[in-house]
Amino acid sequence: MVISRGFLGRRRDGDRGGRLPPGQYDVGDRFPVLSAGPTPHTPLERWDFTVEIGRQPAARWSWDEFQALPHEEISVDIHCVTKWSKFDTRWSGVSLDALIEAVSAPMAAFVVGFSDGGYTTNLPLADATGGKAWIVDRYDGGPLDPEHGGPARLLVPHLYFWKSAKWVRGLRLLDHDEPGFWETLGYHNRGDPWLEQRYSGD
Ligand SMILES: Nc1nc2c(c(=O)[nH]1)N[C@H]1C(S)=C(S)[C@@H](COP(=O)(O)O)O[C@H]1N2
Ligand SMILES: [Mo]
Repeated sequence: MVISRGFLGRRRDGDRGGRLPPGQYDVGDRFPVLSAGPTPHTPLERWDFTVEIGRQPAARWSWDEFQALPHEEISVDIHCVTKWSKFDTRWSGVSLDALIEAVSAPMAAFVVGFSDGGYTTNLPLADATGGKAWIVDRYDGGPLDPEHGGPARLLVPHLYFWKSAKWVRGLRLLDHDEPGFWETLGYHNRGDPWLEQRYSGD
């Protein structure tokens, strides 16, 4: 029996037409939970979202005010540095473009997302804006599960999923880069899954 390489290549359709970055596998319907600490449970009446310039609060939304902001539906593949990927995840949230436009910060070149529990992650402004990042408060048609970052999390699907900070409470706009939680523990500063930027030095 002759099996052509092309046939095997297609059968091995794990990469779903080129959607699986190098070294990743498809988890299918599973949605793993990866948390470096306990799940915080901030009541919605005490939840707020702040955009800071440096460390100065410049804009703030209560939960109800945040709900009233224009939301976008997002359907994207996500890629964790521990090598699982999940295709076609569906979210709803507010773009970082809209949140950052609410303040005037011409000096801003970097963004840090900060969360309940102390987690942080850093992004160049170019990775945070241009329709590439959102604060999402809904997943698959329902409220975001606390284990997956509810009430709200950052979603930056074009970078490894550690950049998608769960339980996010705000964005800090900076004129300089400030590596976050995993970025100071040896993970790559940017984390592009297509370039396999897993660890610092990759
Ligand atoms: N606040 C916070 N956000 C976090 C994490 C965390 O430990 N704390 N883990 C990150 C990592 S490494 C991944 S892969 C994803 C996991 O999200 P999930 O648990 O919804 O799959 O969240 C990211 N955001
Ligand atoms: Mo991760």
